Amino acid sequence: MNTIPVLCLTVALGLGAGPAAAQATPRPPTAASTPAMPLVQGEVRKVDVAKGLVVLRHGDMPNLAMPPMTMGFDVADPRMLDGLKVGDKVRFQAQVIRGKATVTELKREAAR
Ligand SMILES: [Cu+2]
Repeated sequence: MNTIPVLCLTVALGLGAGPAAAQATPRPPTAASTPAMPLVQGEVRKVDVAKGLVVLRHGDMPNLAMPPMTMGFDVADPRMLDGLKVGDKVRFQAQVIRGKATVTELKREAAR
C-alpha cells in the first residue's frame, strides 16, 4: 500500500503541468474486489474533456488510503464529464486502474 500516497502526491504536484496525471506507478487492482463502496464527497476544480480528466477536491477515501486532498483523476467513461462544471459538488468513487486513479462512478449533487 505504499504506492498510493506517492501517486496522490505526484498527481497533486502535477496539476499545473498538464498531462503529468497520466504518469503513475502500476499496481494490482485490489480495490476492485470490494463491492458497494460508499461514494466520496468531492468538488470539481477542473474539467478536461479532451483528456478525460477531472480534478476533484475529495474527502477521505479509505479504499485508496487517501486523506482529503485535491488531485486529478481519469474517468472511466468520458460521459461522466458531460455538463460538469468547476465548483460542482459531486459524490464519486475511484479506483486505481492500470496505475491511474480513475473515477468509476460519479454523481452530481442536486443544486438547492
Ligand atoms: Cu487523492
